[in-house]
Amino acid sequence: MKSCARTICCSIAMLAAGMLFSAFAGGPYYVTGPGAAVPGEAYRWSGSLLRYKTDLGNLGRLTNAEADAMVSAAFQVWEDVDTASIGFQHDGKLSGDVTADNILGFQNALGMCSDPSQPSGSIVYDLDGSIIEALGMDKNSVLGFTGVVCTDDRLGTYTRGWAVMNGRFIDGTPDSAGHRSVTLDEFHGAFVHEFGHLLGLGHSQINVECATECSAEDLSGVPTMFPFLVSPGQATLNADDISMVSSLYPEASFHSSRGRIQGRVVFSDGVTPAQGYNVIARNTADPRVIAVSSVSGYRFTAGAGNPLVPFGMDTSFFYGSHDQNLIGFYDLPGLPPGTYTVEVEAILNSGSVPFVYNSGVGPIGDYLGFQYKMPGSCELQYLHHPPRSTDDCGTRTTVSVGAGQVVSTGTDIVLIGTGPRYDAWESGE
Ligand SMILES: [Ca+2]
Ligand SMILES: [Ca+2]
Ligand SMILES: [Zn+2]
Repeated sequence: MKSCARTICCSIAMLAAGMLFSAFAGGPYYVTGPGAAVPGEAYRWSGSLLRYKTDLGNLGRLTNAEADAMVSAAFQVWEDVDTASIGFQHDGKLSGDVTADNILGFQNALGMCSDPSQPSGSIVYDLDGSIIEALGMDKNSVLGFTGVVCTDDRLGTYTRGWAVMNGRFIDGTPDSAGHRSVTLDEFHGAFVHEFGHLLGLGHSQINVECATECSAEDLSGVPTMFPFLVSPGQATLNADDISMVSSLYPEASFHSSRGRIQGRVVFSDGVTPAQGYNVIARNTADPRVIAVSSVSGYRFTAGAGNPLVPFGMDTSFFYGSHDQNLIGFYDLPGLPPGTYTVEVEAILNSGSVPFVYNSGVGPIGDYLGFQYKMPGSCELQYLHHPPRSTDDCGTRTTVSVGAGQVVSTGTDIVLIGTGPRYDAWESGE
């Protein structure tokens, strides 16, 4: 991010499966690099109040006042999380109506991070998609985007950000291939998702089957920060969203009222850490809905300093710790007290829209544009402690966590069938 504009294009394309949100990350949106005071920490806003200004002009068929009300309702969804301490303050209007004619000047002004007259948060209303188009994006598939503009990279804090919402999707035109439209409820859900990114949340993979087709129960367990909009239920937060926002902005009650499971994903030798796999804790009383996820190695870099990335992909990235103890590390905070299974799976890397780049989950997909396949004999397997040679993909341990309890021993997930010491990325070894 350095100090000037780095815009994350959040496109929403209409798919057979639903709409695609697009952003960057998994777990947190960004984690700090090696130059930070604490490397590998999630970026967040400092303090517990985010002040923002909203644009003038209409948003599709919404009046300006109606657009403001939708913004405020979407922020309220996050503010209502009682284990998080983040609030939002509407500081009035931007100085003029942002349009396609002045968007580049507006963007340049926003990118002057030393100019304190710019608001911390700016919400831009694109009346008819012409702003999106002027920025070089497709107005018929990009519903909006979120960008972090200014940061303090030593402290790992955001100091300025913005979101642009595309009113063309709600201009009243019936939905067709040539003119995509969504309902106002869906548009609200998109705001909630985008504001999740603005707060520092990345994408999450829970009930991944729902990217194509899944049961109604599984659908109700899809989090707001899933890379696709597949359900109107995503306008309300699930355990995973609540865990993530509470971790970034914890209320005093958060860690004392919730449980936490931490461990590593390792290859069959029980030692070699595995980065880039999706770990999900599921409550045994309601496994498809009460679930929290974490990508192994989410705090570790995907670039230079990473001994496991394939040859030729060791680009120097600004983000992520170089502490090799974090390569396989996963962290599942915010668990309602209860009994859980812990499972591991690959992140979606097939179909028309794999979870990479703008729809990425975790550091590998975000930065390298692919996802590792499961390296052993299971597509999905569980934590089983202690692991035995007779374990199959369904063998599992249940872990009980109480309020305020952190379980971090006996929690390494040993991947089954990868060979005694597996190095996936160096052939012939
Ligand atoms: Ca405007
Ligand atoms: Ca929901
Ligand atoms: Zn997104």
